[in-house]
Order: sequence, then C-alpha cells, then structure tokens
Amino acid sequence: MSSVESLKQIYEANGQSQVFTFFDSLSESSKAALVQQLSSIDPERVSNIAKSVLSTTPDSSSETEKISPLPASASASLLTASADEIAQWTTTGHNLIAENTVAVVLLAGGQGTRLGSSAPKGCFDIGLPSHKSLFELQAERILSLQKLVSRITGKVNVVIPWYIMTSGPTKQPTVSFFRDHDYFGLDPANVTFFEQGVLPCIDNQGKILLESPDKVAVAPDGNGGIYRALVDQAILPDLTRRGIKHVHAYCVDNCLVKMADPVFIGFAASRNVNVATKSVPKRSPIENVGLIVSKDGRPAVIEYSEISAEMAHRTVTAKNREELAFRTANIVNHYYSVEYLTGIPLWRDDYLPYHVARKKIPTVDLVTGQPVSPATPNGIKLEQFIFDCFPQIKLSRFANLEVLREDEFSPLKNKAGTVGEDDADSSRADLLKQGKRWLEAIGASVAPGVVGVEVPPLVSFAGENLEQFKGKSFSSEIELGQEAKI
Ligand code: UD2
Repeated sequence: MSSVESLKQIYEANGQSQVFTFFDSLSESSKAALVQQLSSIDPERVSNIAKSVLSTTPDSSSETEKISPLPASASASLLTASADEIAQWTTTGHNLIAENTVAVVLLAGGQGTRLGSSAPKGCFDIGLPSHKSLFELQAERILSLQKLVSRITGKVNVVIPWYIMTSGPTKQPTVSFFRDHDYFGLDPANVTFFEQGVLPCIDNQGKILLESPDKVAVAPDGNGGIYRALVDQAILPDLTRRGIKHVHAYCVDNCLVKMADPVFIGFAASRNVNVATKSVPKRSPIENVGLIVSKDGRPAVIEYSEISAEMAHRTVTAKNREELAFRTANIVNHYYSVEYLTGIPLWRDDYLPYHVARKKIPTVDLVTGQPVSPATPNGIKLEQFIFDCFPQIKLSRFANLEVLREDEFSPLKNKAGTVGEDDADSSRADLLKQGKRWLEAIGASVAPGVVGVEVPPLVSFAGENLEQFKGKSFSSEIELGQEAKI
C-alpha cells in the first residue's frame, strides 16, 4: 500500500478524511507538500484533543474544585519584605549569576494580533526618546546585569545565556532583527533561537481545517509549547552543558521586565523551589490577567479567558477594606529550577491541558473549493498554557513573589488609542516614570509636566549607579546620557 494510501487510512480512521477533499485535483508538488504536512501531524492526537476540549466548558472546573488564594507559606511580597531579606535575595542572585548558573528564556512566539502589528512584538518601538525596541531594551538589560554582577563580585566573563522561543510566524523576522542589529552587542554564541510547535486548527465539530486545498491551517501551540520545544529543540542538554541551574522565563511585551532579576532568582533559590512566579495585585476585576490560586491544594492559574464573572468580581473585607478575593495576578514571569525542567520528557506528551481560542480562521469551502475569510469565529486554535505545569508542583516547592506593578509590569497588549491601557503609550510612560523615580531617589529633579527620563539599561539595571546625576535637573523627556547633546 502506498504511503499516501496508508496516510489516508489513518486520517479516515480518526474522522479527518476531509483533509484529502481536493487531493486528486492537486499538482504533484502540491500533493507532495500536503503529504509532507499531514505526515507531521498525528490525527489521532488531534482528534483526542478536539474531543477533550469540545466536551468541557471552562467554567465547570473553576466552580467545582476547591479554589482559594495561595497560602501565605507559598507567598512573599516585595511590598512587605524587609530590606535585609531583599538584600539577602539580591546577594544570592548576584552570586548565582556570577557562577554562570542562570539563564533567561524569552517567550516570543505570540502573534500579537491585538496590537495590530505584523512584526514580532519584541521589534516594537514604544516611542521612547531612544526609540529602542523591546528586544533591544531586554538585550541591554542582560549586558548591564552581566557588567553589574561582574563589578560587584569581581568575577570576570559573567554570561547569562538567552534562549528565545519563536513560532512559525515570528521566527524569521525575529532572527533577522537580531542579526540586523548585531545582537545589540551580545555575543551570538550566548543567544539561542528555538521554535515552538504548531497544532492544526479545528472547526467546532473537531474537524481539522484546511487553509487552502493543499495546506492544513495550523497555529502556534501556545506558550505552554515551551516544554515540548525545550525537549525537541535540545535546549535542555544545552542548559545542562552550560551548567545552568536556574531559568527565568518571561513575556516579551513587558517593557519593565527585569531580565534574570537577581532578587527573584535569589528568592527562588533560597527557598529551594522547583517553580516560582512573580505577581502583581490585580488592577480591576476585568483585567486580562490569569489569577494565581491554590486549587485542590496545588498552585494553579485560572486564565482571564476562563474565569467565571462571579469569581473575578468576588470581594472580601479585610482590615475594613473591601478587596478582590482573588487578586494575585499572573504576569508571565516565572522561575524554574533546571532540576525540575530535566523531568519534562516524562510528562510533556500528556500532562498539560489544551485551551480553546475561538478565532476567525481563513479556510476553504470543502464543496466549492473557494477561499473563505470568516467574519466571525469559525474555528478553534488549540493552545497550551505555560503556567499549567504549576499543579504538578507541591506548594512546598512553589513560591509566589508579589512585586510592585509600577516597577515590574507594563504589558503592551493593545493598539494605541483603542483601549486606553496596556498599549505603547502606557508602556512609554511607565518606563519614563521609572527613570524619574530612580533619578529623584538620588537627588536629581525632573521638571513638572515632564513625564520622566529614559535611563538606558547600560547606565543602570535597576536604579543603581546614578549618583553622578545628583543635583541635575531634567527639563525634557530625554534618554539619559544624551543630555550633553541638548
Ligand atoms: C498572558 C498570560 C495571562 C497574563 C497576561 C499578562 C498566559 C497563558 N497568559 O496572557 O495570564 O499574565 O499575559 O500580560 O501566559 N507566546 C508564545 N507562544 C504562543 C503564545 C504566546 O511564545 O504560542 C508568548 C507571547 O509571545 C508572550 C507570552 O507568551 O510573550 C504571553 O502571550 P500573550 O501576550 O498572547 O498572552 P495574554 O496576554 O493572552
């Protein structure tokens, strides 16, 4: 039996024979392309996933399991920790970085559709005086932290390897952007790109959708695809080869992200946890953030797209103040011990659940063969979520570190001038205000009406090393270090 016949049989057996609708009318090259793509897909796995996601309603889980806020034993907060505690975490973090045991993993496979830009989000210019992209800010923070740790510990050749997860749509433009900018001064040997997997899109009956007569519609498999990719793309052996013990994974669109944050690394390592996460107090009941909770005695995150309105709005009265019952907001800022990550091969195939994203998926009419550009969602993109590994972790090996939103979280989600928050304008303002706070803390001044000053990462990683600007006054929004040009 030919390979095509056996392929048809497998798809037929799993109720997915529609993918061959136009096969006989295709050219030889199109037939080969479709056979190659279909051979890389497991129709049984897709049909099983479709069955599981189409049979459960998201709210059902959040109502039944025992869900409560994380216990105090698994939480800490920079808003309440003592200066000594924070200093200890910072020193521990500096030493671990100095020993070259800390790496950073960037989640950069998202397609940023809400932003309305076709380029990868990391390329985005949020309008700073320097017009640096998010990628450039993040690269310079790595350079800055390497230099800072070297200066503090006396260690030379401090290296924080950077692993960048891309997806089909973002890989080429991301790699080109780094090459065109000469890796922003980083050594390319310490910047590794790897690609996450894709999954076929399905219709509301679980049938795999064709994008065109000779191509299955596919989409990145969610930021939870990182676990499969760390194994399939041989990142785990590279981490081990380099002697990495601690990994910081983060969301590309947060202009305030502290790359390989020594405080966070030191906090997690000193508690000897497998997984840790940063959080901020939720801004409002309807903020698009996951909620970090305890579910059946394990850490978990309930995504904003799957939480019930009742739960999102539930309040409690504490210290005579009414506040949200669930207010520990996930900000895609996670820590992993490499010891934990080496266990991925044991569970990556069947542990993480799949989530449903109902989308408008360009497809082809199976009768007429005509392209269909749906005006309303006609299908489902299947995604895994990075935080769905949390329930694997005992609460004793997990920790949440609450941080200051103004210092650590300003996501770029929306097109400027549309929603009015979490956009380029708020990102730009939040970064400039941070610079202003840092400068005022050492005795510089920023004129009224000036939003703030851009402090380049290579001048300061987290507000240190600014004494030279004591007494200076800034009368416009500039990038520090450029004032000589004014
Ligand atoms: C994410 C969080 C949400 C909250 C919010 C805050 C998840 C699943 N949800 O929601 O709880 O913290 O951010 O900003 O983490 N990505 C990939 N591959 C993919 C999809 C996404 O790498 O297939 C990356 C994406 O590039 C970004 C991060 O994951 O760096 C978060 O993706 P998003 O911005 O689409 O997630 P969002 O805002 O829906």
